[in-house]
Amino acid sequence: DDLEKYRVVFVLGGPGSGKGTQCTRIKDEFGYVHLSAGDLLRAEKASGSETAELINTYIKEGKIVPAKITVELLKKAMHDSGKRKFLVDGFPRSKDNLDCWYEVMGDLVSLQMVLVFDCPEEVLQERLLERGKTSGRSDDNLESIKKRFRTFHEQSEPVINEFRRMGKVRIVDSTPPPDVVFKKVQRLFTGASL
Ligand code: UP5
Ligand code: MG
Repeated sequence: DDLEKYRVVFVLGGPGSGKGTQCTRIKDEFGYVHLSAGDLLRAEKASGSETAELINTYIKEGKIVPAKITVELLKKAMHDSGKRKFLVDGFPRSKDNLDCWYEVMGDLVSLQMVLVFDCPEEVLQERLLERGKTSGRSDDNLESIKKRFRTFHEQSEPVINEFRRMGKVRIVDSTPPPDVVFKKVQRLFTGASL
């Protein structure tokens, strides 16, 4: 029965496209739990667990951490929350991520929609370099940013295209200021019986 399943919205888009910014707002207004796969990986790295060093290397290189690690972190966070409605931010970002997700979570989840933020790369680069002055993120430097863009094009865009074929994708232009972007996002969540 769909009502007992976890209800999930995947939130995707290039590095710096505003996934985190918008998810914070969606969460506050629509009662979702916000799970950023990147944040979960960074927390795992900080915990010094046995996968910490590996995660560290992948993130700095803009590469996608082996799917099993990310899916297990997401599954645990969903379970521990005790809630049912989730924004899964920044995942799945490869075909392999998606396969692993279906394998582990397939029967437990009902996918509501895939929200995709679209923004030109020059704008993204500008935002990330600006954020890099204070973020402390090991991947907010020009070299890592370029690698993140490449990974996005090569591995993440094909997944978005697959969701598009399934009719799940809603694209929002995230070039305008956050308030303007959120107005469009609100419309997708209001009345969409999510
Ligand atoms: N900003 C946001 N919206 C704006 C707007 N409308 N106008 C102007 N400025 C705006 O925003 C980025 C910056 O832009 C901020 O300074 C913000 O104020 C400003 P943010 O909301 O943080 O964008 P977001 O899309 O969340 O950017 P983020 O850098 O988090 O995206 P990434 O996808 O690159 O990072 P993530 O944390 O998801 O992943 C990092 C790495 O972890 C990956 O590269 C990968 O190595 C690894 N990873 C995996 O391996 N597997 C996963 O499943 C997930 C991550
Ligand atoms: Mg983010």
